[in-house]
Amino acid sequence: MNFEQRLLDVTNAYETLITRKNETLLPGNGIFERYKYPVLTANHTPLFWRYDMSPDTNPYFMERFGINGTFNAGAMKWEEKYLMVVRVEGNDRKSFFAIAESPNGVDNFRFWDYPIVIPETDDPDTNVYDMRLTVHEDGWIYGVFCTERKDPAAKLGDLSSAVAAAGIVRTKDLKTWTRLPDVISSHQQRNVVLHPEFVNGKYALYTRPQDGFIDAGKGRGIGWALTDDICNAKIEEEKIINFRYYHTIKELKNGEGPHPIKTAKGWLHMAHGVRVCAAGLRYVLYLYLTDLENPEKLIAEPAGHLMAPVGEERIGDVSNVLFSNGWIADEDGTVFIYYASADTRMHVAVSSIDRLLDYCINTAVDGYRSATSVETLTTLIKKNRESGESV
Ligand code: M1P
Repeated sequence: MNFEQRLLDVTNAYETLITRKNETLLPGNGIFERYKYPVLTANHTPLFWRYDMSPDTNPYFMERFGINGTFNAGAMKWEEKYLMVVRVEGNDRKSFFAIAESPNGVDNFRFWDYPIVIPETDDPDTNVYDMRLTVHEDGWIYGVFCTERKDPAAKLGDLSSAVAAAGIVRTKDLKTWTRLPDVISSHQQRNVVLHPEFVNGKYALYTRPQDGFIDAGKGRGIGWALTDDICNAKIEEEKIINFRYYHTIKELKNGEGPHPIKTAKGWLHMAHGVRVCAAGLRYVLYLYLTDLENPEKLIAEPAGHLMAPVGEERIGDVSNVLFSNGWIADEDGTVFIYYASADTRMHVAVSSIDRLLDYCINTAVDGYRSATSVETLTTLIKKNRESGESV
C-alpha cells in the first residue's frame, strides 16, 4: 500500500465531505425543515486527529486514534460563526469536547485544531459529555456537562454502575476553560442547564433529579433550583416544573435541552422525552413554554413530540434516539436546532421563533386519553369541512 496515494485519497474524501453543500428537505411539516445531510459525523474530525501523518512512523497511513461518534453538541454564535461544542467519542468510549464552526449554520462545519481541555477536580471524571452552553448576564460563558464516575458502592464485579453529577466550566474566549466545583445535589444529576439570567439575584438551574444512573426513579421530571454562588453551586430546594406522565412521550424520563430562548411570549424550551418499548428506550424532542417573569411557571405545552427519529436517524450506536442540547436563535428570528441521532452524529433543522411559538401555543395539549385525541382531531376535521377549506 502506498502512503502517498492513501494520504491523497483520504484527504480528497475528507475535503469533499467537509465542503458538501447541505440541502433543505421540503415541503416538511411547516414547523421546521430538516436538512438532507448530517452536519457532523466521525468522518468530519480532522485527519491530523486520526492519523499519524508521517510515512516514517505510519507507513500504511492507518488510523491511530479512532473516532466513534460526534453528537450531543451545545451551540452558540461566536464572532458571526455558528459554533457547536461537540461530544466527540473515541473508539475507546471516552467522550471529550471539541468545537466545530460553520459560516452559515447548516454545512461546512470544521473542527478547531485542538479539543477543549477540561481541568479535573480532586475526583477525576471518568467520562464527560453533553455540554450546555450559557452566555450568562454575569459576563461568563458557562458549560454545564455531565461528569460520570464509577459508583463507589457498586458490588464486586459490577463494572457498569456509575454516578452522574453536573460539572461546570467557564470561559471568556472559548479557549481557556476554568473548572468550578461540581454541583452539589442529594440526587444523581444529568441534563443540568444554567438559565442565562439571574432570578431574584440568584443563578437558576434546570435540573433532572434521578435515583440511579439511568433511572429517573422517583424524580418526577425537569426541576428548577436557585443557587447563590455558581462557584459553589448547590441544589437545595428543587421544584419540578415539567412533569412526566403515564402513557406519554416522557413517561420514563425527560431532560432539559439547551437553555430556553427568551421570546416576547415567554421562555421557549426544548427537552427530550423518553419512553420504554420492546425495542428499548425511545428518545424524542418536545417543546414547552414558560412565563417570562417566572421562568419556572409552565404556560403552554403541545401534546407529543416535535421531532422523532426518521430514516437514518433511527440507526446508530444507541438506536431510536434524538437528543438535543444546542440551538441558536439569530437576530432575525431564525432558529437552528442542532440535534443528534442515535448517539452517533449531528443534524440541523431550521425554524423560527414565530413558528415555534405558534406550534407551542396553537397545538392541542395532551388529554392523556385516546378519546381526547379523537375529540381534538374531530374538531379540526369539522372546522375544515365546514369552512370548505379541506382538499
Ligand atoms: O443514550 C441516549 C442518551 O442517554 C442519556 O440520556 P438521559 O440523560 O436522559 O438519561 C445520556 O447519556 C445521553 O448522553 C444519551 O444521548
